Amino acid sequence: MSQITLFTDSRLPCPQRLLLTIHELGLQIKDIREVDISKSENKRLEILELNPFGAVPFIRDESYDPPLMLAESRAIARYLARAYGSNDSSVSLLPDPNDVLAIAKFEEAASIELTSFDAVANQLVFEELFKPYVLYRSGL
Ligand SMILES: N[C@@H](CCC(=O)N[C@@H](CS)C(=O)NCC(=O)O)C(=O)O
Repeated sequence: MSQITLFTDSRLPCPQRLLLTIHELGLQIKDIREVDISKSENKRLEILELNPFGAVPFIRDESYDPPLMLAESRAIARYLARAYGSNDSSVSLLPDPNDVLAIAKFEEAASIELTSFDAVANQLVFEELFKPYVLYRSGL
Protein backbone atom coordinates (compact mmCIF):
# COMPACT_ATOMS: atom_id res chain seq x y z
CA MET A 1 0.00 0.00 0.00
CA SER A 2 1.38 3.40 -1.01
CA GLN A 3 1.23 6.53 1.15
CA ILE A 4 -0.51 8.43 -1.65
CA THR A 5 -3.69 10.49 -1.48
CA LEU A 6 -5.21 11.13 -4.91
CA PHE A 7 -7.46 14.14 -5.45
CA THR A 8 -9.53 13.52 -8.55
CA ASP A 9 -12.81 13.75 -10.40
CA SER A 10 -12.75 10.27 -11.91
CA ARG A 11 -15.15 11.17 -14.74
CA LEU A 12 -12.76 13.60 -16.44
CA PRO A 13 -10.03 12.96 -19.04
CA CYS A 14 -6.95 14.16 -17.12
CA PRO A 15 -7.84 12.10 -14.04
CA GLN A 16 -8.61 9.09 -16.27
CA ARG A 17 -5.18 9.36 -17.87
CA LEU A 18 -3.71 8.99 -14.41
CA LEU A 19 -6.10 6.21 -13.36
CA LEU A 20 -4.92 4.24 -16.37
CA THR A 21 -1.31 4.53 -15.19
CA ILE A 22 -2.26 3.56 -11.63
CA HIS A 23 -4.12 0.54 -12.98
CA GLU A 24 -1.21 -0.49 -15.22
CA LEU A 25 1.21 -0.21 -12.28
CA GLY A 26 -1.14 -2.16 -9.99
CA LEU A 27 -0.54 0.60 -7.46
CA GLN A 28 -2.62 0.68 -4.26
CA ILE A 29 -3.66 4.27 -3.47
CA LYS A 30 -4.13 4.92 0.26
CA ASP A 31 -6.91 7.46 -0.11
CA ILE A 32 -8.92 8.67 -3.11
CA ARG A 33 -10.71 11.99 -2.60
CA GLU A 34 -13.32 12.78 -5.22
CA VAL A 35 -13.51 16.50 -6.01
CA ASP A 36 -16.72 17.23 -7.96
CA ILE A 37 -15.78 19.73 -10.69
CA SER A 38 -19.42 20.18 -11.73
CA LYS A 39 -20.09 21.53 -8.22
CA SER A 40 -16.93 23.71 -8.34
CA GLU A 41 -15.47 21.79 -5.38
CA ASN A 42 -12.05 22.31 -7.03
CA LYS A 43 -12.33 26.03 -6.22
CA ARG A 44 -12.88 25.50 -2.49
CA LEU A 45 -10.26 27.05 -0.23
CA GLU A 46 -9.04 23.71 1.18
CA ILE A 47 -8.36 22.46 -2.37
CA LEU A 48 -6.76 25.73 -3.56
CA GLU A 49 -4.46 25.61 -0.53
CA LEU A 50 -3.23 22.22 -1.73
CA ASN A 51 -3.19 23.00 -5.45
CA PRO A 52 -3.39 26.72 -6.34
CA PHE A 53 -4.34 25.82 -9.95
CA GLY A 54 -7.63 24.41 -8.64
CA ALA A 55 -7.49 21.54 -11.11
CA VAL A 56 -7.47 17.76 -10.77
CA PRO A 57 -5.76 15.38 -10.61
CA PHE A 58 -3.08 16.01 -8.01
CA ILE A 59 -1.45 13.82 -5.38
CA ARG A 60 0.08 14.01 -1.93
CA ASP A 61 2.73 11.35 -1.36
CA GLU A 62 3.47 11.02 2.35
CA SER A 63 6.49 8.79 1.78
CA TYR A 64 8.50 11.99 2.12
CA ASP A 65 8.92 14.63 4.82
CA PRO A 66 7.57 17.07 3.86
CA PRO A 67 5.10 15.16 1.67
CA LEU A 68 5.41 15.54 -2.10
CA MET A 69 2.56 17.55 -3.63
CA LEU A 70 2.37 17.01 -7.39
CA ALA A 71 -0.06 18.21 -10.06
CA GLU A 72 -0.30 17.63 -13.85
CA SER A 73 -1.47 14.17 -14.87
CA ARG A 74 1.47 13.40 -17.16
CA ALA A 75 4.05 14.51 -14.58
CA ILE A 76 2.30 12.42 -11.90
CA ALA A 77 2.07 9.41 -14.23
CA ARG A 78 5.79 9.56 -14.99
CA TYR A 79 6.66 10.06 -11.32
CA LEU A 80 4.56 7.02 -10.30
CA ALA A 81 6.07 4.89 -13.04
CA ARG A 82 9.58 5.87 -11.95
CA ALA A 83 9.00 5.69 -8.19
CA TYR A 84 6.68 2.67 -8.01
CA GLY A 85 7.07 0.86 -11.35
CA SER A 86 9.29 -2.02 -12.33
CA ASN A 87 12.95 -1.44 -13.25
CA ASP A 88 12.67 -4.29 -15.73
CA SER A 89 12.60 -2.47 -19.10
CA SER A 90 10.54 -5.26 -20.69
CA VAL A 91 7.56 -4.37 -18.46
CA SER A 92 8.33 -0.77 -17.39
CA LEU A 93 5.99 2.00 -18.56
CA LEU A 94 9.07 4.19 -19.15
CA PRO A 95 12.03 3.70 -21.47
CA ASP A 96 15.32 2.36 -20.15
CA PRO A 97 17.23 5.49 -18.95
CA ASN A 98 20.38 4.16 -20.68
CA ASP A 99 18.68 3.54 -24.02
CA VAL A 100 18.78 6.81 -25.99
CA LEU A 101 16.80 5.36 -28.91
CA ALA A 102 13.99 4.13 -26.66
CA ILE A 103 13.91 7.52 -24.92
CA ALA A 104 13.78 9.32 -28.29
CA LYS A 105 10.77 7.25 -29.45
CA PHE A 106 9.05 7.65 -26.07
CA GLU A 107 9.47 11.45 -26.21
CA GLU A 108 8.18 11.50 -29.79
CA ALA A 109 5.03 9.56 -28.81
CA ALA A 110 4.53 11.70 -25.69
CA SER A 111 4.79 14.87 -27.75
CA ILE A 112 2.31 13.59 -30.37
CA GLU A 113 -0.13 12.63 -27.60
CA LEU A 114 0.11 16.11 -26.04
CA THR A 115 0.16 18.35 -29.10
CA SER A 116 -1.73 16.42 -31.81
CA PHE A 117 -4.08 14.00 -30.05
CA ASP A 118 -5.06 15.57 -26.73
CA ALA A 119 -5.33 19.10 -28.15
CA VAL A 120 -8.22 17.89 -30.33
CA ALA A 121 -9.65 14.95 -28.37
CA ASN A 122 -9.98 16.87 -25.12
CA GLN A 123 -12.03 19.60 -26.79
CA LEU A 124 -14.17 16.99 -28.56
CA VAL A 125 -14.91 15.11 -25.33
CA PHE A 126 -15.79 18.38 -23.62
CA GLU A 127 -18.18 19.49 -26.38
CA GLU A 128 -19.77 16.09 -27.10
CA LEU A 129 -19.94 14.50 -23.66
CA PHE A 130 -19.24 16.80 -20.77
CA LYS A 131 -21.08 19.94 -21.89
CA PRO A 132 -24.34 18.13 -22.81
CA TYR A 133 -24.13 16.25 -19.48
CA VAL A 134 -23.74 19.49 -17.51
CA LEU A 135 -26.53 21.19 -19.51
CA TYR A 136 -28.77 18.14 -19.01
CA ARG A 137 -28.13 18.15 -15.26
CA SER A 138 -28.89 21.86 -15.01
CA GLY A 139 -32.16 21.39 -16.94
CA LEU A 140 -31.13 23.51 -19.99
N1 LIG B 1 -2.72 19.72 -17.82
C1 LIG B 1 -3.36 19.31 -16.60
C2 LIG B 1 -4.70 19.87 -16.58
C3 LIG B 1 -5.54 19.62 -15.35
C4 LIG B 1 -6.93 19.99 -15.73
O1 LIG B 1 -7.15 20.92 -16.53
N2 LIG B 1 -7.89 19.26 -15.17
C5 LIG B 1 -9.26 19.52 -15.49
C6 LIG B 1 -10.02 18.21 -15.56
S1 LIG B 1 -9.53 17.27 -17.00
C7 LIG B 1 -9.82 20.39 -14.37
O2 LIG B 1 -9.57 20.16 -13.22
N3 LIG B 1 -10.58 21.40 -14.77
C8 LIG B 1 -11.22 22.29 -13.84
C9 LIG B 1 -10.57 23.64 -13.76
O3 LIG B 1 -9.43 23.81 -14.25
O4 LIG B 1 -11.21 24.53 -13.22
C10 LIG B 1 -3.31 17.77 -16.41
O5 LIG B 1 -2.99 17.06 -17.38
O6 LIG B 1 -3.52 17.31 -15.30
